[in-house]
Amino acid sequence: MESQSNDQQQFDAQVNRTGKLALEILAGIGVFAAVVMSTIALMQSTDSSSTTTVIRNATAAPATHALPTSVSATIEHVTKGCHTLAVEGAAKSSPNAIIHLATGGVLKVQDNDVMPHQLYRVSGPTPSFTGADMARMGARSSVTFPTAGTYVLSTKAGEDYMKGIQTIGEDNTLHIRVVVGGGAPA
Ligand SMILES: [Cu+2]
Repeated sequence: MESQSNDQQQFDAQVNRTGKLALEILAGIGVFAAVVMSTIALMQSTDSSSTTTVIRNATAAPATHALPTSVSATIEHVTKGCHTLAVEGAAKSSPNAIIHLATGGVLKVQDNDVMPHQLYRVSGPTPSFTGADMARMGARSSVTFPTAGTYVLSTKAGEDYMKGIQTIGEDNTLHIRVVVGGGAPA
C-alpha cells in the first residue's frame, strides 16, 4: 500500500515538473521572439539621434485647433543607446520628446524595450501616474496632466529581461517634456 502511494506521488511530481518545464520553455520562446521582432524593427528604424520631437505644429491659428487630449508613445529597444521613444505622429524616434497636450490630457506609454522602465517626474507640476512601473515587455502606463504647465518626465531603466543583449554606447536617458495647455507651440 505504501509503495503504491509513493508511486502515485512520484508520478504526480513528474507531471508537475514536466508541465512547469513546458511552460518555462513557452515563456522563453515568447521573450526571444519579442526581442527578435524588436531588433528587426529597430534595424529598420532610424538611429537615436538627439533631436527632439515636437508633436503638432503651429501652422493653424491657435483658436481654430485644439490641443490633443491623448498622445501615445512607445519605448523601443535600439542597438545604439539601448532605448528610444517613438511618439505618435513624430517622424522619427528620439530619446528626447516634446509633447503638447490639452489641460487634463493623457500621455499613454508602452514599454517594448528589453528591460523595465519606471516613469517618474523630473520637474514641473505633479502629474497622476497609473502603472508607472512597467516591468514586463509590452507593459503600459498612463500619465494624466491635471493643470497647465510644463512637466518633465524620465524613466529609470532596470536590468535586461534576458542575458546577452548587446548594445552600442551608453544607454540613453529618456526625456519627455510635456507642455500642457496654453497657446499653440512656437
Ligand atoms: Cu533599454
